[in-house]
Amino acid sequence: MSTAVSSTVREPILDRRADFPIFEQQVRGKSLVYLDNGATTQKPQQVIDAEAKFYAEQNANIHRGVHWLSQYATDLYDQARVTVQNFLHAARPEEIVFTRGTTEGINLVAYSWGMENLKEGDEILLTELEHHSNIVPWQLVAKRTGAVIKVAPVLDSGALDLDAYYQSINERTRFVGIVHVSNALGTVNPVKEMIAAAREVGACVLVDGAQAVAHMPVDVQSLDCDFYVFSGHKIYGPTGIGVLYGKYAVLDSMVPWQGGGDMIHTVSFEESTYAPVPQRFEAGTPNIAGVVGLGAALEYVQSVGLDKIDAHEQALLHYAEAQLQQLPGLEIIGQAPGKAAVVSFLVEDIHPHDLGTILDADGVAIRAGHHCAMPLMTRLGIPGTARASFALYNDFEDVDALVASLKKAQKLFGVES
Ligand code: 7TS
Repeated sequence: MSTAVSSTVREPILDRRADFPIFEQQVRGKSLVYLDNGATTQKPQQVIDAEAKFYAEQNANIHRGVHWLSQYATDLYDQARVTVQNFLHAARPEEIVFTRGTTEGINLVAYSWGMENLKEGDEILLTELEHHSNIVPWQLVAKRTGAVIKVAPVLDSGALDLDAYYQSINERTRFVGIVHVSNALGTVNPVKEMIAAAREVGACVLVDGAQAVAHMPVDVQSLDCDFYVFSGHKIYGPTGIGVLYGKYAVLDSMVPWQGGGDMIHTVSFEESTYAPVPQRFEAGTPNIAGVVGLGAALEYVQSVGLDKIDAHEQALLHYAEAQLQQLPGLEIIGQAPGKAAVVSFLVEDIHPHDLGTILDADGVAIRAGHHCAMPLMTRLGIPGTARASFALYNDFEDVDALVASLKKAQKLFGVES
């Protein structure tokens, strides 16, 4: 990610908090300090307005009606697809499939691509950094197809053991699933090089971009992955909407995974033929308002600028880590070079869940637990961590509030700082 920033500098690069109405309210009588952005981000007024406007003025079902409003809603839906295409720098809009989120995107690939293309003895290569949503679908596919799962390990720093990753790739490797940015530790994987290595043996590659797209520019053509998935709600967009990018030729070779309206060409009781991509994978009435809201979110992020967002979050990360390291008994888990703005930590003698509860009393929202990365926690020999994850609206006062609240927790537990 971006260049190192001095940990004592308190120069905010962005000042966009006022765009987010949720910060107008107090939580437990205190200003909301929201540091659970890895779980979901707050929404700017622009996104809220886009969804409200859709329901107030533009609502109709898409691709079906001959009437004006349906055409209008269809146009908005199609425009948002082009917004996503440009955001990911995909070659064509048909490469963008709307899903419910990252989880559904991975399941779509597992069921449609995996069930058809994997067979006994084939290898699925994952990493120890994966979120459960890029593990469990592949276990289900492995059980049904006889493929086997191989796992590239992490180093103690939280960085992926790249030598082991490269050594794990062989002519039996048919599918590689890699997280772009680890939600639990913030590790940023060098996905471009990792994809190139998988390509050499002809393996299909999916990148889980759930924690990446809100923090760094992504260019799927330059990455040369087959699939890239993300969730709208982690990039200031609505919940219940996400994106599966797939290379056109790969998507076009795939069978539907859900049947219903809008995904067919013809239907008879004997046989049905299917619509071209992406409609083939968008059965039923989709989350139209969510798609419109996602388009607004991506436009918002682009208007703020991903470079500025990255620099701002990195400044907060460095400031936070410098402050946290001064607390006695606090250990930062995951120190991979160039990591994203996520700090996972443990405080001696205080369970992460207790920390989360004590911080909540001060209006400080963090996440505590295994972060849906149980294999990673097992590898690190810990049950879980406390995690602060940053977004574009966080500021240095948020970090100060986190540190002050942690000191309070330590005092409560008899640890003096
Ligand atoms: N992949 C990664 C890397 C994630 O961080 C998450 C959610 C998902 C997949 C699943 O996304 P969904 O939108 O389909 O649920 N991660 C987290 C988290 O870190 N805390 O809560 C959810």
